[in-house]
Amino acid sequence: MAVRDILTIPDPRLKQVSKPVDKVDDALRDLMDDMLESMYAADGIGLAAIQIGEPVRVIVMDLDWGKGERKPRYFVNPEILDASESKLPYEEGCLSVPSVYDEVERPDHVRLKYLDYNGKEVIEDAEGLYAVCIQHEMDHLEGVLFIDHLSRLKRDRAVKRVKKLGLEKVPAAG
Ligand code: K1U
Ligand code: ZN
Repeated sequence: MAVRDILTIPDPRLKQVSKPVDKVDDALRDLMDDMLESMYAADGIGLAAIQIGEPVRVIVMDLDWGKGERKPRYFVNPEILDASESKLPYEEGCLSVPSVYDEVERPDHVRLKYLDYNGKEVIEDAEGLYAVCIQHEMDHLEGVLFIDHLSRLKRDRAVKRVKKLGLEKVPAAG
């Protein structure tokens, strides 16, 4: 298992549409293990494979790990079968858009279909933070970031802020 670097905006790879997975095999499970370790190391609750540069339709999540116990979830080729009319506003963050948080409204209840860590098909309902997080991560599979749901002004401000943070991290020459 390895902790991998997480891509940040404006890396163009984050705008890619990820490809479906053919088979859940050991190589894919190795990728999911790396994703989970990278997510934990970055203090996140979710991660899409493209965030570590792998353009495949895979997501990992653990909504509870901050409370002590690890309860990882794995989603391969996830699909939304149904979404509620009712919306939940939630202050979102993203490891690929560090230090930016803003409110996004999404359906508060979705029915999901996906393959799990062992390639078994699962159909289940998600609500609350689970629904918010899976929709945020599934946006990554389409090359969409949460800031794409904000006004142009807020999005431009977010990009500037992250670029500035990146520049501050580079040591001064000489
Ligand atoms: O980069 C990501 O896609 C992960 C992202 C998931 C997410 C968070 C909040 C709303 C929607 C999706 C994060 O984990 S950012 C870190 C964060 O906001 C957070 C971390 C621990 C607990 C709660 C939030
Ligand atoms: Zn994200």
